[in-house]
Parts: sequence; C-alpha cells; structure tokens
Amino acid sequence: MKITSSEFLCSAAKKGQYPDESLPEIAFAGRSNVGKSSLLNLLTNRRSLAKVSSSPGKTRTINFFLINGEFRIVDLPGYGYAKVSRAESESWGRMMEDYLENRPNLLKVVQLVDSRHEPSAQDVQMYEYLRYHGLSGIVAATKCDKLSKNELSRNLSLIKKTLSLGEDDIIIAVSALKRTGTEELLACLDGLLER
Ligand SMILES: Nc1nc2c(ncn2[C@@H]2O[C@H](COP(=O)(O)OP(=O)(O)OP(=O)(O)O)[C@@H](O)[C@H]2O)c(=O)[nH]1
Ligand SMILES: [Mg+2]
Repeated sequence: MKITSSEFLCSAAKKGQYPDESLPEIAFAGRSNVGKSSLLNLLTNRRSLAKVSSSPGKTRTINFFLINGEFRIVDLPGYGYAKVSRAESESWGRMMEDYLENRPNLLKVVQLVDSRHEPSAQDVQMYEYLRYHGLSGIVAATKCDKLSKNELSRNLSLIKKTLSLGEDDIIIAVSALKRTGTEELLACLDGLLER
C-alpha cells in the first residue's frame, strides 16, 4: 500500500465524539513517548500530522486520522506516564476501555514497544489485554536507530519472549528517524484490510 492522502479527523475523549463506524480502524497503543505519533507521521510521510513531543504525555485524547479516504489510523494516548494524577489515570483507563472494547469497526491494535528495553509490566499487561479482546498480533519495536544490528536482534528476541508472542504474531523494527520498517508495516495493514 502507498499512503497518498491523510487527514486529521477529530479528537475524542468519549464515545459520542468518535467518527461514525463506516470505515475500518487500526489503532496504535503503547507507553507515553514510545513513538506512536511519530510512527503515524512516518507512515503518512507528514512531518506534523500528529503532534510529537519529547516530553511524555503529549497525546491525551483519542485521535482519528483518515487514510486514503478508506480507513482510519487511531493514535491513542500513551500509558505509563508517571506525572499523571490518579484521577487522570482512571479517566485514561475508562477512555481506552470504552474505545477498545466497544468499537465494532476496530480491526487491530498495533502495540508499540521501545526496542531498547525489555517491555515493561504495563506493556505486557496491555498486550495481554489486546490478546484477550482479539486485537493483538502486530508489535512495532520503535527507535531501532538507537541500536546496533546485534543489539536489535537480541532485543527483538527478548520482546518476543516477554510479550509471549505466538507464531502468527508479527514484530517489526521501526525508526521514525531512519525511516525504516514502513513497508513491512504497510504490508501488514494491507493484510488487515484484506487486500
Ligand atoms: N531516535 C528516535 N526517536 C524517536 C523515534 N520515534 C519517536 N522518537 C522521539 O520520541 C519522542 C516521543 O515521540 P512521540 O511520537 O510524541 O511519542 P508518543 O508515543 O506519541 O507519546 P505520547 O503522545 O506522549 O503518548 C519524540 O521526541 C520523538 O522525536 C525514532 O524512531 N527514533
Ligand atoms: Mg502521541
């Protein structure tokens, strides 16, 4: 697939604010600062379609983007950001559950993890949650520009093991900086959209 058009549709904190259910959606999940918004910009070849920030907690709502006029990529707010209050973290949980468990046109969630580290307990929990809801299967290991080939290969094995990835699960190393991993990821999205 080639992405030829992309546009921001809307930002939602609750159900009534989502766009209609007429188009398939693929969402990006992962801890704050892992590179979700950057990956969306990379795939769409846009510098600032989604807002990126070096301080975690940039994306606080669910953001919908229309791609090629035929499907949507959904940029989710990150978890694991230490500075949020308990109330904020609870409202994050409700917002995520509402979307992830009640969205009939949601095909899959791409789980992003940092390629430099062993997935955190929250990453594992998120992936298990996605698996339970039939939304798992694609993992993107971000910021792979920061690692040597050997380190990357070692860490990809560690990520597979820690997240208990199965035979059919796909893991793709991506870098927004070096622009790697996009073709593989787009091919995956093609598969999801059954083309
Ligand atoms: N070196 C490197 N830095 C990256 C890469 N992707 C993202 N970053 C940097 O990581 C930081 C966070 O990126 P974002 O895309 O805003 O992360 P996010 O997951 O959307 O974060 P939240 O919106 O807070 O959940 C920014 O400073 C990016 O420039 C990458 O592939 N390589
Ligand atoms: Mg973001």
